[in-house]
Order: sequence, then C-alpha cells, then structure tokens
Amino acid sequence: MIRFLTAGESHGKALTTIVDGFPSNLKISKEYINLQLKRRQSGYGRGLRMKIESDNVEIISGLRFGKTLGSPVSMLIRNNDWENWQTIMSVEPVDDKIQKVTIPRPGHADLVGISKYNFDDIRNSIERSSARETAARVAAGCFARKLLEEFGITIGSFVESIGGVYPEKPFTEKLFQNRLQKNFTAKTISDKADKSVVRVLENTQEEKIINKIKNAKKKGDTLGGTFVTVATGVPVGLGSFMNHDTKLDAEIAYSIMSVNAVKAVEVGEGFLLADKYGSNSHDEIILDKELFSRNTNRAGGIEGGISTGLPIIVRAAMKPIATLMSPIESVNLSNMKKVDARRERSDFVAVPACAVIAESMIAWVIAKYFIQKFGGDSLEEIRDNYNSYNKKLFSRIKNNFKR
Ligand code: EPS
Repeated sequence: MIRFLTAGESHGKALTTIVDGFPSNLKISKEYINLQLKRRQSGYGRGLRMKIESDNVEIISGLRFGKTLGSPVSMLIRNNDWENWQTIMSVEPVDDKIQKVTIPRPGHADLVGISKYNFDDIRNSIERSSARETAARVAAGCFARKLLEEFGITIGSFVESIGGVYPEKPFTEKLFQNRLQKNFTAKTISDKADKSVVRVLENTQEEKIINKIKNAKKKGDTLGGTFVTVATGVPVGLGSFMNHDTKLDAEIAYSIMSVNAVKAVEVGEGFLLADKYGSNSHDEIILDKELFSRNTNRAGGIEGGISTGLPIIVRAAMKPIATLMSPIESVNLSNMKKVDARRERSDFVAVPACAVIAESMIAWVIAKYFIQKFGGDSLEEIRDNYNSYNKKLFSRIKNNFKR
C-alpha cells in the first residue's frame, strides 16, 4: 500500500512530505520532480507569490545513487517567502504584537476553520488551507508518475475552459469518440497544453481567455474553469467492483475533489450521459486482432469501477479563487460589523496549475491500484507480474470460454 502525508504552512519555513510503499530500484531525480513543480507554478493569471517562489525539492532520504531503496522517502520544499514571515509564522512564541486577521473571505476556509478549531486568528486557518500545500502533493505524485512511466502509462491534462470560454472544437469529443491517433498518449496532449500560457489546445481560445483574465484583473475579480486529466496505457483490471472503497472511479473522483477549489468531477461523458439513450451511451465491444477494444470511450476508461484499458478521462471544475480585490460582503469578527471581505495577495486564475495538481492525484490513485495488482518489493518483481498478466490476458479469456 502506498501512502503519503504532507506538512507545512503556506508561509512557514518549508513544505515536507513523506512517501512510502514504493518498490526498490525505481529511478527518480530531483530534476524530474522540479519539472513538475515548475508546471504547477505556471499559468497566466497567477499572483505575485509565484514570482517569489521557485520551487525546488530536496530529497532527504529513501534514495541511493538515484534509485529508491524501498524505504520511506522524505522531501522538503523551502518557502522563499518565509524570510518575510519569520515573526508572523514563528514556531516559537514571540514578544512582538502580531496583528490578527479578523475578516473572513467568503469561499475560503477562513470562517469554517476558526469555527471548527477555536482559533482567535484567521491566519491559523489560511496557512494550511492555502493551495501552497499542493506543491508537496505534486512532489509525492512524481513517484507514482515515474513508476507508471516504467510501464508505458502516462498522465496528462489540459484546460478546457476558463471563465466560460470553451474551445471551438473540443478535444473531449475526440477522446469520447475514441478517434485518437494510434500513437496518442496523455503526455502528447499535455505537452501541447504546456505550450499555452493557460494550457489550452486552441490558439484563438487562448487569446479570448487572456482577455477575459485581463478584464477580471482590472475589475479586481477572479475566474475558475474546467480541465481534463487523461491517463493512457493503463492496463485492464485496476480497481474492483467488489467493495465500495475499491472502485477506481470513486477513488479518482475523491482524489481530484480533494484538490483546493475543485467543486465537480466527472468520469467520461459524466453528466452528458444522464440525458441520452443507453444505445448511445455505452461503448460497443469490438475485437481488434487479439485485443478487445471499443468504438467509443464515453465511459472514460472505467467500467464497474475497473479500468478497461482505454484512456481514463476525468473532467473537473474549479471555482474562482476566493480572494477578491473588489471584495464581497463579510463580517469583521473583531466587532461583528458588516464589512468588505479582506483583500490579500493571491492568484486571479489558477486553473492551469489545478490541472497539474489533479494529474498528480490521479497518478497516485492509478499507481496505488497498479501496485495492489502487480505488487512486489522491487521494480523487477512488479515487472514480472505485470508481463505475465498482460501476455496471458487474451488467451486466458479465450480458453475459459472455449466450448
Ligand atoms: C499558492 C500560494 C499562495 C497563493 C495561492 C496558491 O501564496 P500567497 O497566499 O502567499 O499569495 O498564491 O493560494 C491560493 C490561491 C489560496 O486560495 O490559498 C501556491 O503555491 O500555489
């Protein structure tokens, strides 16, 4: 069983994470992780914090000569901004009078946080609920990503819309219709999206979105959007219908919903399927030489909580960032009077980053089920199990049903 735990406050000294349960002999480097951290920091519409930070991982344990040892891996990402917050975020008591944050922002965890934890300063809620924590998740997710790559499984994403600006020719149609080029991988589509500052696939859409963000910024407002994560090369048989907590789609939905500001998740055609006839909803089974395939992929690569072998397609919606420079109504907790919500440095749009974080989460879940199915203590042992299952899959079915 793989697991990870992150720790760290947004303006504390550093973010840390411990990753456990990966096999020995998996090659991974600091550079590989930093590349994903950089992708998480990118995107037009981010705030000033991303200019201060240049996320750089330090691997403290669990590796020797660039390969995993099978022991827990611990990692550190320092916050450059810590320098400016040493007194406010001091771990030790301080003598200075610290100004408390007393005005909650609607949509953020400010009010629920102080209510639940009995804090006398909203700062205590902000620090951990901030999306800064997701940098540590992306670092952890790199171990999942790297393991999957060893087996030809890649994970990618693209932004579908920001502020309601959708593409003219949605790529999701190609995905659901299974009209993909033979050599299509999730990485191909993700690399293409990475070339756009808002991670979209159409140039004209990019222009419209940039204008929309510029307008929002001018008005002191923020925007959300939708994004799609894709996983290709996933073998048939990850996840299970045997129990409520073993279903691949359920766990993927959970993991993506756990990303800050995500409010909706769909697998495959999702909500669209609710309006269709069954004959137009399911993916016909065809035989393609010695392989089962499907004419379409409306199920998004998962049937009965189990991977079908087709691309796993997950669409999600991120709400607009909760910190507004033209704020909406709130209450000042220091005098219980009506007031404008607090303004503070933040992003205007973070949908491109959100998609990268969702990639890490989906990679994690797929790796979890992959290891569960093909598990072994070393990468080589996992490879043997994987090869033996894959090679025999079709012939087993054929023999089992031979009359
Ligand atoms: C973020 C760091 C934060 C914000 C953003 C994401 O830094 P700061 O609060 O110092 O500006 O830029 O967080 C939020 C949008 C949020 O609502 O918490 C990051 O590293 O991704």
